[in-house]
Amino acid sequence: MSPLTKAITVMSKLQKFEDQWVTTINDYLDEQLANQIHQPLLNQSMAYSVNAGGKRLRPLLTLATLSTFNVPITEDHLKIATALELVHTYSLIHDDLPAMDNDDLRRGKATNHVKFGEDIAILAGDALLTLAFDWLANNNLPAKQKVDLVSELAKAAGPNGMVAGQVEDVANEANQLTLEQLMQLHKRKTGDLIHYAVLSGLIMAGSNDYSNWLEFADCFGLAFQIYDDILDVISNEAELGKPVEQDGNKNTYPNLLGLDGAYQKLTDTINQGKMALQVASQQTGLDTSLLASFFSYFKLNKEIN
Ligand code: GRG
Repeated sequence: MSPLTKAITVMSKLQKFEDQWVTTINDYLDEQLANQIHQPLLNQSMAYSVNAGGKRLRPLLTLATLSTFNVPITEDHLKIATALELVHTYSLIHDDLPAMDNDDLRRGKATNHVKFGEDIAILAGDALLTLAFDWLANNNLPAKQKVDLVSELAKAAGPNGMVAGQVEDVANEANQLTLEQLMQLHKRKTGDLIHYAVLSGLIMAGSNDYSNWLEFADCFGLAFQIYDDILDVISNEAELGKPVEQDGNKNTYPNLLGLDGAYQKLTDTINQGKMALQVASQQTGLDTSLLASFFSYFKLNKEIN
């Protein structure tokens, strides 16, 4: 297969999976929020951000992990996968607040606090986080899986995970971080939810060896952050749905490594993640091409040596 044919095949695998699942994810979220949130203003505010057109990468990763293990996807799996999207959405609402990044635009729309006010935005975030744990606890999965899912999501999103990463980010705004420190910050802030996206799939698939799958997840999470930083430098606001060049003096990969260095780091990280999947495939005999296709999310229109 020529490299071009291979690239198109890989791209269409992710595309096909998105086509198969994004509408189902969106409909499920829409319906559950409409039925479960009885306070009208809170309902509007939560639904506004959840339904604002996110890519749904995290629930897709969970469902793709289940598919890789040939597990038929049930409504319970969908509930677990979409619970993660609730946590992700809460983190974006709170990240956009005046006390944090003070952003007016997210996913091409007014941010939650611009639309509903700071008070309601904070409460919508709180409610999304709480609702996520409700969904992890109230489903038909085996009790052991539920406890593991609750425990792992708390670890990923909580005081030693995403919240710790956000604190390090806020506290170090005026400090120049080393590459090691920046990677550690992003591992928590962005990487831990992506790690959990794959881990929750492994838990529900009953996998007994997580290591290479989680190395894939961690490489994807790191690549995701490096790519986000690169896009801030090379994109425009219309493409991103949020203001660009916001990272002028911030701790970012392009600021630390230069743009070429950031591209190289992205390429190396993607290659490491693909290698981890190859090892997982050799060890289990499973077809890892669907998970590998997630790397086609990163559009590398630059040649790296
Ligand atoms: C407020 C506790 C707390 C944490 C916030 C994740 C986070 C921590 C802040 C987001 C900051 C940010 C923009 C990071 C860059 C990577 C990232 C998470 C982008 C947004 O995720 P996507 O691209 O968004 O999956 P969509 O809109 O597609 O869901």
